[in-house]
Amino acid sequence: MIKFLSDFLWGAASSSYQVEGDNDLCDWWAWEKAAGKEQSGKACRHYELFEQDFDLVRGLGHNAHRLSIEWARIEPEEGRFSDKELRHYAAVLQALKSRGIEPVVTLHHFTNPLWFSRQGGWESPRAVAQFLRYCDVVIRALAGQVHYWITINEPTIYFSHSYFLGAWPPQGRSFFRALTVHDRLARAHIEAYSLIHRIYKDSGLSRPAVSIAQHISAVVPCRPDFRNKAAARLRDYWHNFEFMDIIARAKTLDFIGLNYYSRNLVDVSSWWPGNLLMETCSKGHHPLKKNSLGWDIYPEGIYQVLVKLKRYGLPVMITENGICTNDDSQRWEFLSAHLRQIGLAMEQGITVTGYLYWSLLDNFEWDKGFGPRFGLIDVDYRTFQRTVRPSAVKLAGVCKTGILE
Ligand code: IFM
Repeated sequence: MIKFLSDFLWGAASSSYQVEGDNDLCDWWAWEKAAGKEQSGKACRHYELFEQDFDLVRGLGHNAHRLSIEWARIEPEEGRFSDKELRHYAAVLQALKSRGIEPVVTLHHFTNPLWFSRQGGWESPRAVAQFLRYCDVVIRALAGQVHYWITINEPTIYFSHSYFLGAWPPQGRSFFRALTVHDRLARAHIEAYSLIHRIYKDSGLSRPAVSIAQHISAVVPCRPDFRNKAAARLRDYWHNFEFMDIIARAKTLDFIGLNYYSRNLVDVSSWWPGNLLMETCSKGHHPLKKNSLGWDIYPEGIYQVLVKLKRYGLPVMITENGICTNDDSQRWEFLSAHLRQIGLAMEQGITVTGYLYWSLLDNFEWDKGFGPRFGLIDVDYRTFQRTVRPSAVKLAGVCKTGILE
């Protein structure tokens, strides 16, 4: 049996673009069409249905919820800020608070306003200042309702997918472009951190807690030979900890937001840097069950990552952990196995303050479209009807009692 502390934050995470619908002023919206991808369209219509969704959240015993603010809604044209949309997000936060649910608010979750990307996006020398101007408006408007801020979601995934691997808009395939964006995102976080703290201090509000949500995989050598072990160390550093180290050195983390999903099984056939950084075992060694996108299910990895995060000496919030599957019993297996590993880490003295499952609703999984089903709640994309899954009910039992049998 595992007993979680009574002030543990229990909930689910989401992002605006993936659930709200009609985010037609974003770079992703234009790209889906231009690249012939499945379109996000109405998504889950959460923009209109948030009250109803939060009733479900409360019913499931959650006391926290992670959401993101859509920059393109707040600043539809450069320098023009929408009071209507600021009021919308204030109402969303109020809807959470009135149900006793603590918001965890992300300022940037992969999408950008179209005007921003047309000016060069994160490659533009003006990007950081433009992001900070948006943050300034949002923080001043919402500070009174928010304690936990996530400045940037998964910066490493964002710059690698969008500027190096060519998978996401603007489909860059250049190490140097990715490096520029990496630097801009690090600077954006560092400056946003100071800005948030300054605004809270000047407004006489109690100190907020600010972090990023960092995607960290368990990196495991397939064979214990020198090259695989060296590649695993290199990869663990570049994919997982390098960005964290920069912002931790700048003392701009109040806690660590951890997004954990899977294992990276390292098997490298040459010393070429591309292989060292990306090649994984293709021979089916050490097989594990997989989610519907083919990612290995590796619960012990969350324990391994939490142990590594000890070096920062900061509390950790699990800001994402989840599975896409069409078999809901697999979701509960996944959830309970990961919670057990988190319990084990807590027994070793690692402070974990909360667990936010990805995701509350089935939603738009970026370039993979609506196929992958991550939700605690099933969404019928034709009628927008929500159905709470059995795994969500089981998790609710843990949220309400703090006990995992
Ligand atoms: O859906 C994404 C989310 O936007 C960021 N973290 C990983 C999730 C699953 O791929």
